[in-house]
Amino acid sequence: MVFALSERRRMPNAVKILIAGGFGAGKTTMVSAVSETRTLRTEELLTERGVGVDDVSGVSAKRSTTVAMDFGRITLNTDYVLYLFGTPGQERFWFLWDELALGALGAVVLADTRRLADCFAAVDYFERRGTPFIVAVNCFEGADQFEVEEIRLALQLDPAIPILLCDARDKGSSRDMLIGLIDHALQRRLLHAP
Ligand SMILES: Nc1nc2c(ncn2[C@@H]2O[C@H](COP(=O)(O)OP(=O)(O)OP(=O)(O)O)[C@@H](O)[C@H]2O)c(=O)[nH]1
Ligand SMILES: [Mg+2]
Repeated sequence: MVFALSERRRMPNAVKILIAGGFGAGKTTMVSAVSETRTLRTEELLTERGVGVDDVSGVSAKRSTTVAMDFGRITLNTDYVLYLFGTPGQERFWFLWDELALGALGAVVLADTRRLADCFAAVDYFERRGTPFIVAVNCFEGADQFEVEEIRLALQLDPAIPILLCDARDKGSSRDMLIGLIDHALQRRLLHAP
């Protein structure tokens, strides 16, 4: 199809955001909660064959896992569209992260305080790449509540990295995490602008 130049100019800018974190932290849940379209998911059932490979301690009610990515979209206005990519949580699918991270504005790293160590790898990954990220603590019912500074200490996180509390099932709360990330990424750009 041939577009007139004026029509091509109206194509919105795509902004890519990653929703990352450990196994079962709520990545698929967050992408689904906040996306305006039905999320593209790549969920497979957790079966007996994963025993000893898939660590479901603390998330024993979990029945499926992301094997490639989740994909959602939010239209901000006629100029900007956010594309959300939920990463797979399990270590054996991490080889996909490099592709997913390419050209991303930044990442929301979801943390579950019952399994905080599970988000170390994502924090480490984005620190090494220099990708802006925030940590979003997904407050599961029944999980111990920690002060933000305790979480910062446990993750050995730079004071400049925001830590926010959220409920990944809630659209407003998930949207606040995206706004927090965009704010942080813009501030970093301003700080490092030549
Ligand atoms: N109570 C509670 N349950 C949640 C919350 N977020 C997610 N869940 C549930 O936790 C389970 C795991 O959520 P997922 O969204 O599949 O987690 P994930 O991070 O995508 O998992 P993987 O892709 O396997 O790494 C699901 O059964 C969700 O319904 C939350 O904030 N509170
Ligand atoms: Mg998932």
